[in-house]
Amino acid sequence: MNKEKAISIVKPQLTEERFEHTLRVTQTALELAETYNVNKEKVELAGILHDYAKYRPKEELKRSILTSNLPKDLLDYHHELWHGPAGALLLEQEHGINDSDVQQAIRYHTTGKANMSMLEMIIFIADYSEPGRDFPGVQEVRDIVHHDLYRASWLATRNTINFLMQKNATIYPDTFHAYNDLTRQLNGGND
Ligand code: DGI
Ligand code: FE
Ligand code: FE
Repeated sequence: MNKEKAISIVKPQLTEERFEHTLRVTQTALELAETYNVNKEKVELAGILHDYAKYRPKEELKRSILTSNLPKDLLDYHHELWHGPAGALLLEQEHGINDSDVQQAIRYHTTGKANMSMLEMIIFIADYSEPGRDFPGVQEVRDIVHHDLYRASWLATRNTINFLMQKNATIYPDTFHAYNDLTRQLNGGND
């Protein structure tokens, strides 16, 4: 699917503000794809489509999780975590997007996971660090992301976990799996 078609699919699903975020994520991700030599068509498609289901009613997201083979424990966690996994599924059902690399990048864009592919990591970190974001620590991530994608992703997972813990929020296991995996990779395999 080309860029124009992907944009025409996602635009009606989003607010103007979220659409602008989507374009910044895509641009940020494409710059990383250039640096790290990752397939630009896939990066572009995943960037454009990553928040496809962001504004679907909670009940609809819940239904797609219940009627698919997505993990049911998602429903025990904050509904913000549902739009990635459900979005990947809905994009296949509604628009035939069946590239599994693109699907996975969309599915895990909020939490990350252990053993992320380069494509998954690029979408994850582009969503976190696009120029419209204002999280504490985000500038440090931007400063290193073109030199050290693993450390940038590790910082993002660490900052998100710290943020969620300060709010006394529950944290989905994949968020910890991403953090643990990146910590090990940075430590050369030690705990
Ligand atoms: O959809 P976006 O707003 O562009 O960004 P996103 O998909 O990364 O969603 C961000 C929200 O998800 C943000 O409020 C932090 C939250 N989040 C990420 N991991 C977890 C989480 N929230 C909970 N409760 N648990 C998590 O593990
Ligand atoms: Fe999102
Ligand atoms: Fe996003």
